Order: sequence, then structure tokens, then C-alpha cells
Amino acid sequence: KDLSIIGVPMDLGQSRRGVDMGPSAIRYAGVEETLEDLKYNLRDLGDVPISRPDNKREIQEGNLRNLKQVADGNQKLAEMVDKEINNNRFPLVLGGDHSIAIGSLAGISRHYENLGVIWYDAHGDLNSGETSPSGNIHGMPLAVSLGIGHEKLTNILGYSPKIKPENIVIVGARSLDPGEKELIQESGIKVYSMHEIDRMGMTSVMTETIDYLKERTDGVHLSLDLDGLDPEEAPGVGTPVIGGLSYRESHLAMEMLEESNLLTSAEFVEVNPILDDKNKTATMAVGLIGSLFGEKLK
Ligand code: DIR
Ligand code: MN
Ligand code: MN
Ligand code: MN
Repeated sequence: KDLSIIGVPMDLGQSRRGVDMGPSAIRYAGVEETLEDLKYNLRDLGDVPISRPDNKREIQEGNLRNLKQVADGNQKLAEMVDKEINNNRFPLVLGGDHSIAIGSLAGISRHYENLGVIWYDAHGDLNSGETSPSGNIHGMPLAVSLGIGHEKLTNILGYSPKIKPENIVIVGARSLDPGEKELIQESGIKVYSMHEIDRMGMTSVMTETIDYLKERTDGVHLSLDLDGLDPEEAPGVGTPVIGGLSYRESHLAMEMLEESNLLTSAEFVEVNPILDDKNKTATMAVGLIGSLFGEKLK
């Protein structure tokens, strides 16, 4: 398979500095070596240029912090992702905060009638300016992709919505805002919260997820927020939530996804090396990427 790495040094979608260094931290942890050992034809396209904020503290129009810069960065990312898919290359996007899923999904979904999404995250990222408690756009990308939110974000590449609610599966949720819970209920998004994962086990959760998406979608994008994992295992994230997914559960999930052969694209986001413990979280990301691409015996 032909693979393209795209770094997105975006930290304007949330309030803690440092996540812009995520792509470097993941590269430093050996992502290229890991994938080359697995015999992929790899190209690292470098980083999408991200502009600096005018005033970091200021919440801009409609409770959307750094709206313009986040929209511009995602526009560029969307164009790059689109181009890689046109060239039959699998885009592997490295964040950066989770707002970059807006651009990834914009670039991918125009190539699929029914793109599926697995949202591996402690959070739902289903807020809009109206429901967000923080004004941080990294808490909004899934809603934006459903067509909910500011037009500068929803209309990237000139179409909206990018995905349908019934094609989304959230895995690992344990911190949802009231507006997000409402949206989940009314839209029919499938959610495996920590409760279901504890009760059913990850094997059943992923078997159901894969069967469900295989039936109704023509491809699946994995959007993995490292805060989906437990903060003990992945401390280098801006919004840690206790009680998360383990190392073993996460590797199992990646291996089952690899076996399913459904994936069209993937992104690994929210690695913040400033908050990390000796690059542990980036190393975790590289390990998971290895499993996602078939590194079973290592
Ligand atoms: C919260 C936190 N729901 C918000 N979201 C995070 O600000 O909208 N998403 N951390 O990853
Ligand atoms: Mn997230
Ligand atoms: Mn589509
Ligand atoms: Mn999260």
C-alpha cells in the first residue's frame, strides 16, 4: 500500500499550548521507521502551514476561538488529503488538535458516498458555538462534519454535510456535554462508552462496530484522539479524563481494524509533548499506528 504522512501543527482549536509539536513528537518516536519496516511505500509530505493567532485569549465570532486560522488550516489540509486520495495513497494525518478532523473528513468524504467514521475519543466532539462550554473548536469537529456549526467550517471544499450520523461510531466516550448528549440521542449516532466497553469487552465492541460499518458504508476513516486512552498510559494530552481505554484494548482495536480491511484513512491527534512524560504518548501513537498497519508479531 502507498501511504502519505501529513503533519498538522495545529494548536488553535484548544487552550493549551504544545499540541502543535505533536507531529514532530510522533515522527521522533519513529513513525516512518515503523511503517517502512512493514514494507509500506511511504512519503512524508511534511507539515501543513498553520498561521498564528491574532490574540490567543480572545474568543472570536460566535464562541469560536481562532475561527479564521482553524478554518484556513483545515482548508489546506483538506486539499492535501483530497490530492493524496486522488493519487491512490492512504492519508495518515498526524495532529495537532482534533479540530483537524474537519479538514481530513472534508478531503476524504467527497470520494465516498457513505464514509464511515470511528471516533476513538474520551469526548464526543459534537459541540457547536451554541453548546460549547469552552469555545474550543477541537470539541466540535464531528458536529461540523455533520453540517452543524459555522459555515466557514462546515463548508470546506464547498459541500456539506461530510458524513451521516448513522455512519458514525464513537468508542471510549466518558465525558459528554449536555448538548452533545442531546445530539447523540436525536441523530442516532452509535456510541460505545466506557460502560459498554467494560460490560462487553473490546472484542465484542469492535466486532459489532466493524459489522455495523461494513454493512452500511463504503469505507471507514479512523479518527483517534489519544485522550481516548487512559491518562496513565497517554499522559501527554490537553484534556485527560480518568478511566480510559488501556494499551491492550487499544492495540486489539487497531488489529481488528487492520483485519477488517475497511480503512480508507486515519488520523492520530492531541499528542502534546509539553505535557508528556518522556514522549510516552507519541510512542503510544506510533505503537498503535504499527498495529493498525499490521505489525502483529513485534
Ligand atoms: C469539551 C472538551 N467537550 C469541549 N472537548 C475535548 O470543550 O467542547 N475534546 N477535549 O477532545
Ligand atoms: Mn477529540
Ligand atoms: Mn461522501
Ligand atoms: Mn478528546
